[in-house]
Amino acid sequence: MKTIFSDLHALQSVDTEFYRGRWVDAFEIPRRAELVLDEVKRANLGPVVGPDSFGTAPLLAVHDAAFLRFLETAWEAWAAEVGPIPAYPNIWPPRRTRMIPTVRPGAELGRYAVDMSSPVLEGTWKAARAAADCALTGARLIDGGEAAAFALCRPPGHHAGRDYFGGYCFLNNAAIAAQAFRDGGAARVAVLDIDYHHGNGTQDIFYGRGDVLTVSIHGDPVQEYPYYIGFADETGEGEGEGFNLNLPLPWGADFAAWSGALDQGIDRIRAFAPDRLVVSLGVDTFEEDPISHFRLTGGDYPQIGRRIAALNLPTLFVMEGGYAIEAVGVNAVNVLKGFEAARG
Ligand code: SP5
Ligand code: ZN
Repeated sequence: MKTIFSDLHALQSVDTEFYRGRWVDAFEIPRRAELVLDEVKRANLGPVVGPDSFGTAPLLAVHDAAFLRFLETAWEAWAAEVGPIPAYPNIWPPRRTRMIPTVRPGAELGRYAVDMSSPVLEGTWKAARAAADCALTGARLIDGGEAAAFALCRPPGHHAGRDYFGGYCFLNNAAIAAQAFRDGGAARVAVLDIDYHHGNGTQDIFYGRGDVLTVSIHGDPVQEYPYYIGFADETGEGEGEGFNLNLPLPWGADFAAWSGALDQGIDRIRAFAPDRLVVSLGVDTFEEDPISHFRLTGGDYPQIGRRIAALNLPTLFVMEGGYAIEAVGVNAVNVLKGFEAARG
């Protein structure tokens, strides 16, 4: 399968992130994507191509217009007033405010940021847009007849919602691709999120819709980021009722437990009978991941790919998390190789 990759990802780069009152070494670093790309090449997965440019229309189909305008202009406003340093919020809206837009840089950031994991930098908008373009290019390849594609997106996307960013994510690459499939004529699209963390942004974006099924297997939000969302009783609302499936698992879950959840997710997707599948591919489920608490081993990843292949759907893989730097490339590419081996 083809891999879609842009060097512009490297514009999103920080050395430290704020965690429990301290600045710690950043986990979501450019080297992650470079190592995945190296492994794609080493394993001969297929050609690596750059993204096409899609402009803002497909972003607007998923994200709020004011939020996009904010992401595009936040650095300029911040740097002019504060200086050329990473832009972090210093106030968040109290509950039940009217959310009147403010142009004061620190305040505006708090309007749109849900955490302090990922600051806005000079190149954030370019990097995030390039990642979305990678996902959209993958969707275009599949609409053009390819059986599968790998959008090697960075920054990741599944924590970004219609009008918020966080969890290292700015634009929801998987959701943007899923919506592009819909707009390209697919009647039903499924998103299977196998990142260790709940795909809260993706769930939120499609929560009221029955045309996009969202399934996520993740660390139980009782214990794990994003804490406030991702529980099993969140099943969708209105026309979306029954079209969101959360499969939370406790810290320490091994492949036996995890693959039981995968079976449930795959059964639900099969019953939905979608025209396209988007896989939010995080490999932070790995036992050695430094920020996660599942116990998948390296040998489990090809099997995941084989099981997804059994759905026999045109499939777009979109890179999300995975922070065990030595293993992120091998584990991600092993999912894809398992998928290809099963498809033959
Ligand atoms: C895309 C994705 O995987 N985003 C994950 C966001 C997780 N944010 C919480 C990070 C907490 C870092 N904890 C460091 C603990 C070191 N002992
Ligand atoms: Zn994750």
